[in-house]
Amino acid sequence: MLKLYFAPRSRAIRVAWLLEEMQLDYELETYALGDPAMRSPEYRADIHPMGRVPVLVDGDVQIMESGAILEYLVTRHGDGRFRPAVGSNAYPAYLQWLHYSEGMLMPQVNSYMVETFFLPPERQSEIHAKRAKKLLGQMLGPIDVALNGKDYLAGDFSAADIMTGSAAISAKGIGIDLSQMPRLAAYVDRLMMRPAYKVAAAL
Ligand SMILES: N[C@@H](CCC(=O)N[C@@H](CS)C(=O)NCC(=O)O)C(=O)O
Repeated sequence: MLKLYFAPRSRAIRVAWLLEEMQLDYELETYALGDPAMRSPEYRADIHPMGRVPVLVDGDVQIMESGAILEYLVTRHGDGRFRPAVGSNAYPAYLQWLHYSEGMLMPQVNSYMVETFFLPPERQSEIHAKRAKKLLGQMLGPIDVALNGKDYLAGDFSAADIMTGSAAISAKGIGIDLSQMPRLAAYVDRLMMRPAYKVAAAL
């Protein structure tokens, strides 16, 4: 049975979302974000060296990094679903959007969260928070453009939609105005309507 180290309101939702889409059986070990147990020497030694989630265990395999876990799952358990064929035109777009999430969007989400929530108020910087939010808004623009005439970023719904889509959902959650990006706004709504997303987001 697959095991997912999970925390609500974290990137671990991406993995649970894909597992639900794939209808695979899995068990959760759930932590709260900030739980000291995730910072313990045992957790760092055995589960994640930085004390984070998600981590997936599949028999002898243990793997961290949400994007890598999604790619692992679709490649090893996907039976050709949730990832375009390697020789197809959609494949490069799939890789691009699979990585755009952690590469471009999440650093801004992280900075914004650090400057508005994680740091004690006296160390927070309004300037840094505003810059992160502005950059994040700009970095969402290419997704709106890519969605012209499409429901999903790389052919059928894929793991790339979970990665970049979940970052866009987070961006909406922190108050980015999507009204000037109507295709992205509709995409976010479309993703949030998926039954598998609803299950994962409520875990
Ligand atoms: N790039 C990593 C990021 C992992 C990460 O930073 N996870 C956060 C939650 S989204 C975490 O576990 N934080 C633990 C904590 O702050 O207590 C991934 O995509 O999996």
